[in-house]
Amino acid sequence: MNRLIIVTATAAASLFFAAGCVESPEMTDSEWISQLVGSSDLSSTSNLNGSGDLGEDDKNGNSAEDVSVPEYWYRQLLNEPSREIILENDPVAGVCTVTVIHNLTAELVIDTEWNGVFEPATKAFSDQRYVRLVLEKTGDGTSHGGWVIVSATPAEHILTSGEQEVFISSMSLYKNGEIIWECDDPGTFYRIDSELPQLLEGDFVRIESTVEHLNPLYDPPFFVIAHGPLSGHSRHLMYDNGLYGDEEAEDGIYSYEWYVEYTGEYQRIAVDVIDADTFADQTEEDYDSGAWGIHFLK
Ligand SMILES: [Ca+2]
Ligand SMILES: [Ca+2]
Ligand SMILES: [Ca+2]
Ligand SMILES: [Ca+2]
Repeated sequence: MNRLIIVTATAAASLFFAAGCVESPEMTDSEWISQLVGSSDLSSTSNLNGSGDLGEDDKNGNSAEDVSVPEYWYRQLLNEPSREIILENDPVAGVCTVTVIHNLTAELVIDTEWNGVFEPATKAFSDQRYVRLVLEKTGDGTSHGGWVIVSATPAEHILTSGEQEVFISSMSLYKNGEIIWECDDPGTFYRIDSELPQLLEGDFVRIESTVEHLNPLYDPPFFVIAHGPLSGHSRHLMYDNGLYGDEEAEDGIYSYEWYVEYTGEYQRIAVDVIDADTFADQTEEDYDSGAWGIHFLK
């Protein structure tokens, strides 16, 4: 599925491509669409580079020979060229599907020695963030030439440096025990007005995720991390240990449960998986991670 999206986007790029339009009274539908998409929160980058929990305790109590989370780690964005906005069909029909691609160059700052001293190394990486949107021309709007964004997929991060072996397989959100949003395919479109999750400060929410590792080397084989309006930090480890909101230990469903905070700063909730091989040392150039994020309403 991931590969299919890339191929589709690349093929479409040769047919229609528009970016960075200047407003004028004679803008075409393609230009209006690019302007609307370019200014929308729905196509802005995820905040995976946020630092969040540094030196997070390993609540799984792993023994010394297992991989644990580093003493310090965070990602920082080094370069983000302007996004590519690819129209997948001629907007003359009044409906247009758009792929938005961010090419991100970043580094993982990592200190694997639990000694209270910050002596990190870096692992460089690049990835692409994909989101697809459907727009419709309503005919009654005066802004953006009458175009509105009616649905969106989750955003997916795909590693472009090195081989990606870890993938998110599903993501679900529960509020007060009731499921409010779920996804098992990042190509799924959700209506903006009725199918995106809504999170308000104080809501009691659980995020669940399953992941896949194509070539596990360590125990645990990967770490699953929640990002968004969490408790205290914008980034927390998720667990499959039957504790901290995880309903059943070792059933492959990783969970994080919390009371929503800071919705003013973040309007995207994401899960990402990091290969334990990446966290096992601070010397190898072996960054490996995948992520999904979804915009939420408030
Ligand atoms: Ca250290
Ligand atoms: Ca579980
Ligand atoms: Ca390694
Ligand atoms: Ca790997």
